This record gives sequence, structure tokens and C-alpha cells, in this order.
Amino acid sequence: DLIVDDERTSNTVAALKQGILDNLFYVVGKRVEVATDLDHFTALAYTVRDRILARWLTTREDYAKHNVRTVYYLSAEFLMGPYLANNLLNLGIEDVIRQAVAELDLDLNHLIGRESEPGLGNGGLGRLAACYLDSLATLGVPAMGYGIRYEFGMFHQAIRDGWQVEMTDYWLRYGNPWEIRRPQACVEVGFGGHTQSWADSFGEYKVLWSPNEIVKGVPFDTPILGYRSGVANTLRLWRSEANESFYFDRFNSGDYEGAVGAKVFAENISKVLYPNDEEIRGKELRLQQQYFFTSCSLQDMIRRHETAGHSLENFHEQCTVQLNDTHPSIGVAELMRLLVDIHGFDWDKAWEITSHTFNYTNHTLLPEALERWPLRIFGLLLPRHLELIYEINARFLTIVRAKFPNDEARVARMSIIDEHGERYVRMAYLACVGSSHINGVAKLHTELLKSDVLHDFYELWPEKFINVTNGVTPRRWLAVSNPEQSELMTSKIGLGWIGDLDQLSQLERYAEDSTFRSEWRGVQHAVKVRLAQYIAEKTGVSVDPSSMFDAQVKRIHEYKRQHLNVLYILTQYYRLKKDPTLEISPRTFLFGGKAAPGYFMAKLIIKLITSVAEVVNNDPEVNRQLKVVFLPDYNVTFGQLVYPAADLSEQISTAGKEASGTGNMKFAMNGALTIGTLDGANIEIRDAVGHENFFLFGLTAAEVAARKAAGYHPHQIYESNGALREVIDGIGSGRFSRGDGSLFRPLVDSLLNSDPYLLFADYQSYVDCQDRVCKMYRDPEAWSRMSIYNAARMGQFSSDRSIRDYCKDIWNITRFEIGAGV
Ligand code: 26V
Repeated sequence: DLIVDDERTSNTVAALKQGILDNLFYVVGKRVEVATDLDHFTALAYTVRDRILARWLTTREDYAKHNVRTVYYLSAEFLMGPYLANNLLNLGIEDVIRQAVAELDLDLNHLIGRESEPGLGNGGLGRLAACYLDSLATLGVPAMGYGIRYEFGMFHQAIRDGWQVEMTDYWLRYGNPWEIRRPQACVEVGFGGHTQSWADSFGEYKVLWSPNEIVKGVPFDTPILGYRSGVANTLRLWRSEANESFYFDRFNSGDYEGAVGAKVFAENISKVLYPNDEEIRGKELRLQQQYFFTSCSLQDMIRRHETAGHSLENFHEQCTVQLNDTHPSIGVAELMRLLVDIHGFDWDKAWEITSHTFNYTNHTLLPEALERWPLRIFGLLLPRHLELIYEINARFLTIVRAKFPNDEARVARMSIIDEHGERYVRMAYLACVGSSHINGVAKLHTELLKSDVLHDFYELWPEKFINVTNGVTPRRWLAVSNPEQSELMTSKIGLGWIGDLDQLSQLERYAEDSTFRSEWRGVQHAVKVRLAQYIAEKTGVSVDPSSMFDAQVKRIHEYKRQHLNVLYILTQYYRLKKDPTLEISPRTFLFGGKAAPGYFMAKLIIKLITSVAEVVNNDPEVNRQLKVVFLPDYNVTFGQLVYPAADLSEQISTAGKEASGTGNMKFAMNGALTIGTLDGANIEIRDAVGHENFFLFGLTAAEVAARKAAGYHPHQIYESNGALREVIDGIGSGRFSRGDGSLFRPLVDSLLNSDPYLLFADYQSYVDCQDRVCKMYRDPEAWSRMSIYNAARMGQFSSDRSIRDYCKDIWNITRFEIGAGV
């Protein structure tokens, strides 16, 4: 089913070799004798891209022919990870490429490792967007991802003296062979300035916005291949550049400073990705970024719609826009501006189009993470949009008053403008008002949105609310990252599972087959050896591949409770110190994750992990049974190494705090068992794999709420639990910080005095559960049986299933003309 464009891009080994050599010479500009690994990688990437282009263009033509509804996925983040290995798998040319590369005396795996990853996201939200693009292309859904081409992505993390140090991520240093700049499709975006209004000759109210600054948005397109679907969709990322005429006007009129200032302003916008931080409110640049990419994308959609010969009146019939969190929710006001001010629609028609275009996905329940912009900043940057939001809000509150008469408290609670003290624009409310559907990302999360965070909106519009549980792509997270397990599975059930993960259920019968279980263990061991080698290279720590690999990799946050994991490690440490003959299953505790640069407590948690690692790893009384490793600079590439190697997956957030989690799915698919709370998608994973194959502990979300309501006193738990007291006193005394009793004081005091994430309440339950894990690991047959059931029952957590849910329940896409379809 490969599309052979011509002789030049055929997939014979000879043609591929020639392609690599040609690209090395003509594109990279190097002779083979002096080419570096990086040169070879680049030449290879171009060779692969050459084989994508024909289907990329064909896909566009096919969509146009079928005149289908298009999904536009708007996201401030796309955490794509390296492309090469994934593109080879999806094209189905890995074997021939491997041979072609070998005949050039090169090693494919080594070249794959040369690719620097585009880290254009913080974590779960950005990676979810990337998995969804993979599934959209695999299913042949006409779709485009829109975002920002940050020049600097997620910072790199180094560990110095046990602390996190941030370094810039200049991922474009050696160029990016996958993208194509499309200067002819650039658009203009305005900022600041003022508005004027008048009545035109028909007596119609008109508004003109005269911005202070105008910047140019230049699209960079990257093809997104479906898995053997013949489809290549597009990820279109916008780069901000100075608008030449705007610049030269100022320059020519002698305003040199103004000219330079305009250039700096413009080029700053797509410069750097913001890390999730505690205090985003003052960050005007962040709002500039959000408006910039949202406006670029909407203008682009309108142009595409009109170029295809459609009338703007039908915009919502041809286009559906998914808002990935509130970051692009300014789009609601922007589409109104484009329709009313630029295209002359009346308000009601424009609102009908707008409110039928957008859908909103919420990704967090944490109150401090819900976006609000101070009115003053908002009005200075987007004066016209503020007027539009006032009008949207006034009409919305009329609806609220009609449905709930004499309830001004409710009106104040629901207003898009927060007027308690300093005034803010509540972006989640704008998204809710402007969207047809509002979805959470796991069952529990959606229920909590309805009962709590967006309860008033649920009472007003219950029909808008819907759940779509997250999923992850089995291509990257299983087939690419775990070739060993993939091969074993394929040898039993064939290749079908890669495009249809439900087929993994055919593995269930092998769980009771002792030969298969032993093969399963052999594979797991080989994968662990691979990780152990990497750890030795990167950190100098040697870990034993026959010990249990217990992994917690994710952003560092108090609600994710990496420090609860540490409390258990120290509990084991004290037990061993008291009784060095104690027999426990040897365990390697692996941590990875970045802390937001301004989040002091998260950085202190990293310091705690590295400090405990130093003590534990160097103590001969315990270090044969316990090892602790903090792996610096956790990212997609490293995730691909760690998910396959884990025996145990730590999903231990306070119930009710983790919207879904997606790492939990990646681990379980790869055969890890989960120790977890009833939070996010853990609940659905446990139901799917079987309660007997999941290590459950801790309070439920309802119990957490009840404990807090009743008055929670962590100090009492500390007083009454001897083991916990010993651990906390140890940390507080400086035993793990070279005698410095002040270092971890803020952490210890926070736990003793408020413990907002209830570590103490869950401590004993967690320790007991970990003890059950220990015991179970000593029975390899039982463990691998559970492991196989986990992998075999993860079909529903493929992002293909999530995308089908979105198609059916939100986007109203029922026909799949090309690609794998439903
Ligand atoms: C943002 C902020 C900003 C302010 C301070 C604390 C904080 C904490 C978290 C966030 C991120 C919010 C958006 C996000 O990344 N949510 C994640 O989305 C994933 C995909 O749906 C989901 O699996 C994760 O549970 C959820 O945390």
C-alpha cells in the first residue's frame, strides 16, 4: 500500500541509499567522508520526508474532494517527541531503511538517538495533543493541529548539588528537517491601541479597532503520518515575525526606536514556552502568545474555508474547533470580532456560528491553575475583545437570570468577569459560554467538574457536559518504545494490535501459559538491562536489573506526591537499619520530572529525593536492597526508555486532584503493575485490568473532601504513628541533608501543619499496600500473570478510542473516507 511517487522516492534499499547520499551532499552540503552522525541523521530525515510528501499532498486533495468537516485542534502545547522512529513505523519502511543505513556502515538506532526532541509542551496536556494528532491521522480524520513554534521549548534540567538547574532548550540549533515554512500563508495579528465606533449609513453600529502593533504570523508545517493509513495530516505552528511595512513606516518617518521596538515586540511572542508556574497572572507575554496563535489559526481557517468555495455562514458546518484547555479560549471573542467587525455579520448570526464552532476540554481541577487575566492587562492588549466579552457576558447573564430568577449571587458567581476585588476575565467561563460541548478527561474528573468547579454551568446547560477519557498512542508508547515486548506479542497474536489495541485481549489466554510467562519475563529483563546501561552512563549509578524497577516519572508537584513515595523509601530504610537481615524484594526507585522554576516546594522535593538517594545508595547496610535514582531532564525520549522497563508504576496523587494522568496508561500497556489511588483514569484502568491486578490504597475523593471539611489535623497522625514520626523526624533533623536541620524545614512544617495533599492521611495505607507489592514480587509467576493481564486489557486506553469518542460525541464526524476509519 506504499505510494511510490517516482524512481527517486521508491522504497528499495538501493533507492533509499541513494536518497541518503544525495540529501547528504545536496541538502546538508557534506561529503560522506567528513559527515558527522548529525549530518547522517539529517540526511536520513530528509530521505524519509521525501517519502512523506506525496501522501501529504494527496491527503489534502482527498479531503477537498470529499468535502468533509475538518477538526482544528488548538493547543498552546504539542509535546511531539522525536519523529524519525515514529515516521518509519507509520510508513512501514523501518526494515528497508535499517538495511540501507547498515549498507552505508551506519546504525539506525544510533541515528534515531541523534534527533533532538521538540519539547514544545510542559507535560500531560501537550503530550495528549501529540497522541491525538497520531490517532487523527491513523483514523483518517480530516484534522489540523494549530499551535506556536516556540524557539525555546521546555527547559532542560540539570541536577547540581542535588538541586534542579534550568537551561534553555534551543532545539532548532541544527535545524529541523521535518518542517516546511509557508511564507505565502502568513497572516497579521494586532495588539493594543484603541477602538472607535459609529453608526454607518444604514444606521448599523460599527466598530473599528486600530491596534498599536501589528505582527506577522508565519506558518511552519510538519506532516503527521497515520499508522499505515496512507494519510498525512498537518501540524501548523506559528512563528511571530516583524511586519516589514509596519517596521519600515516607522523607520522612514525617523522613529528608529519605535521601529526596533516593534521588531523586538514581534519576535518575542513565539520565543519561549512558559512552564506551568504558580503565578502566571502578571505575564502579559503569555496572553500575547495565546491571542497570537489563536488569531492566526482562526484567520487561516476562514481563508481555507472561503478558498474551498464555502460561505462563511456555513463555517460551523465545515469546521469544528477543539480548545485544548483555556489557553486558546480568547478564540471565542476573536471569531466574533472576525465575523462582526471584519465580515459584517450581525451579532446573532455571528454568535450562532461561533457557539457552534468551539468545544472546550478542561484539564485541571486545581483552582490555582484556572486561568484569569486582570482586566487592566486584558483591556490594554485587546481593547476590542474586552468590549466583545462584555457584550457576550451581558447576553449570557440574561440567560442565567431567565433560568434562575432572583438569584444575583449566582449571576455574580457565573459572570465571565470576576468582580470580587481586583477584576479578572475568567477564561474557563468564556470557553464554557462559547462552546457546544465541555469535556473532562476521565470519568471522575468530569463528575467533579459537574459537581464542583463548573457546577453552576452544569445546572444551566447539563447537556453540554460530556466525558472523554484520555488515551495514548500505542504506536509511540508500545511499538516504537518497546520493540522487545511488541515482537513477543506479535509472534502470538499478529500485528493487528498496533492499529486496533483491543486485539491485545487475545493475550489473555497466555497469562495462564507458563512458557509464555517465562518469555514475558525474559523480555522484561532485557528491557531493564537497556535502561540500567543508560542510567549507568548518565548518572554513574549502577542498578541491578533483577531488582524491582519502581518508577514515578511526571512533573514534580505536591499533589502528585513524589514525597509520599520518599516517605515509604525511608520507612524501608529505617526497617533495614534496625534489622539488616530483613528480607525484602530488592527495589530500584526511579524518579524523573521537572519542577516549575518558580515552584519552591517542588524544587525542594527534588532536593529531598537526591539527598535520600545519596544516603541510601552509599549505605552498605541497605544499598543491596534499596537504590534511589533521580534521572535528570525527563522528557519524551527518556519516557520511551522508562515506561517499558518499569515493574511498578506509581500513580499516587491525592484523590480528586489528577484530572486523568496518561503516564499511568503508558506504564500499564507496557506490563507494569500500578500502585495507585482512586484518582483520574486510575479508576478506569483498575476496572479494566481487574481489581485483583491493581494495588489500590488511600482515601477516595469523597473521603478527602469529608476529611478536609471535618478539620484535618496531620499533627495528630504524626503523633500516633511511630514509623511516620521516625521518618519525619529523620528528614527534619538533617539526617539526609548532611546534618543541616533547616534544609527540609519548609517541607516538614508544611506537612505537619497543613498537609494540603493529605500525605499523612494516606501514609499507613500506602505503606501497607507497598508491603503487599513487595510480597507479590517474590512470586514471579503471580507477578507476570498480573503483568500480562494488565497489558492485555489496556485496549480502551488507546488514543484511537478517545478520538473515536470525540468524533462521535463532540465533532459529529461519522464517516471516515480515507485511512483506517472506524
Ligand atoms: C498548571 C498549573 C499552573 C499553575 C500552578 C499549578 C499548575 C498545575 C497544573 C497545571 C497544568 C494544567 C493542565 C494540564 O497539564 N493538565 C494535565 O492534563 C493531562 C491531559 O489531560 C492530564 O492527564 C493530567 O492529569 C492533567 O494534570
